[in-house]
Amino acid sequence: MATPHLKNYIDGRWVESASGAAFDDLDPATGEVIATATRSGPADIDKAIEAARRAAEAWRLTPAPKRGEILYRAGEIMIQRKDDLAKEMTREMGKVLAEARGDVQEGIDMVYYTAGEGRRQFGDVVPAELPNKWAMSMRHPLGVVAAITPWNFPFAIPTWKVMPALVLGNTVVFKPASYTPMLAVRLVEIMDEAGLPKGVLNLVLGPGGEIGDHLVTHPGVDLVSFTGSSDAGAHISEIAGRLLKRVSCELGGKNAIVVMDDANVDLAIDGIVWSAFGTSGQRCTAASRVIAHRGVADEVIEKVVGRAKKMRMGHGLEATTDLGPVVSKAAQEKVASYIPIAEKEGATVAAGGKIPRDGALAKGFFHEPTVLTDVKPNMRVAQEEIFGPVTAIIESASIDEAIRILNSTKYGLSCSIYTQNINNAFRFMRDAECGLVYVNAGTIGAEIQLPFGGMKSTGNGHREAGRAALDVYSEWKSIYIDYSGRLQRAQMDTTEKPAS
Ligand code: UN1
Repeated sequence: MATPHLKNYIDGRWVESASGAAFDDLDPATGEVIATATRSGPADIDKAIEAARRAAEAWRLTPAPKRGEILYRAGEIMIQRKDDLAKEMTREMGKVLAEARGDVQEGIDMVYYTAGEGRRQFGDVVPAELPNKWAMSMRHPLGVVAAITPWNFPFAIPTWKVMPALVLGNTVVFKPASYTPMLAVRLVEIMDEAGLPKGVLNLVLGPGGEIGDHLVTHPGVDLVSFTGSSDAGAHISEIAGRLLKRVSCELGGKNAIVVMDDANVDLAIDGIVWSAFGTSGQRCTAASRVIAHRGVADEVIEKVVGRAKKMRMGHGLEATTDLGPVVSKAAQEKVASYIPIAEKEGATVAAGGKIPRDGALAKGFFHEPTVLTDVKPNMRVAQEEIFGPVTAIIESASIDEAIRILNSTKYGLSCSIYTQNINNAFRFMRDAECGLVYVNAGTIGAEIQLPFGGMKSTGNGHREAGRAALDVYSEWKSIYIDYSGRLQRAQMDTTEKPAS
């Protein structure tokens, strides 16, 4: 079978980039090229933004319930294609099939949830302080949204951005990570089949390093919504913020699971293994730290190490695989580079720590599930986002110390506590500086009907999903209607006798 070639989607047509250049889309479990994709440059970005601008007026004026109906249709198509989408995802970025199905399902959940906003988008109607005067607020679309999405959730995260943008009446230029162009193409195909008018959603493929700056500083873009590394987020915030564009960033994490001495330890071990090694640790919400009370630390270490050593690496499509590859050679090298850093700082590699060099695994970008012990809170492996199957176990002596360690990184996305003590649980819920807090569950597994995002350097104050996403993709417009037929001065004429 010929290798498929993936194109841009601009103004309702599948088109090659102006340069005709291409890049490879690899299966990270085998290193094989599964597709080629057109490599966009600034001229392609310009065309996509022009198309989005042309479509903006008619889309803004399309009744929101109609916009929502297109999303419902897209959701139905996604359900029919769930299996195929999941298989392609596993091939394209490596996560095991069950997790890929979860990724698609998270997209479906988001589409249905957001479609309902076509008939809500509530504003406020409030009393006015003057007689015969009306006061209310309504949402107004921003215009053109640049949605820049990561490869680790190549279906779900694009829906987190594209769906609220669309239902609120914005048009979109979608720039997916260059590791996952195929899933992006599939999402756009579905939106096209669901009946989205041309120009409302445009897709440009290519490496962010080559086209990202042009996209986010383009005068035709009103909002940049970005998920990725904190460094890239800071850069985008700087260059787009200077132009007073709206910027919404969802960035890194150094999430921790706290295990107290009163915890159900076996339950905690299940949560740790799932949260540290699910998606090969490549979730913003991955548990890359475990803060274990010294009363249970030895048991936690022994059991987590035992489980990590038993995990089977392999292709994510094989039912026997527990741990797929990381996304790329560069990612594999980055993960591996932290092992000597950990050892130099005095940590112990208690499980894993190596790149498999034999057999089929050597062809892909695998890294052993790795557990670091003797870790101190200020070590680099306890502070920096590694984004791979590595977790660092730190000991603590009390709930106070555990919370201090939890909050001692620059990030604040997800955290969890395992405890049977309600006082510990409530202290933790109150004091954790994280946007997501779990009690007796791991750090991964957020549902789309609540806000998703983090404090401190994990973001810039915005949230995705839930009702909170509506605030990212719309402006508030406050409207006053005076039907008294005379000049009424707010704050000044309020003490007069009410008009009859
Ligand atoms: C991410 O890693 O960027 O809570 C998103 C979770 C998933 C979403 C993760 N529902 O882990």
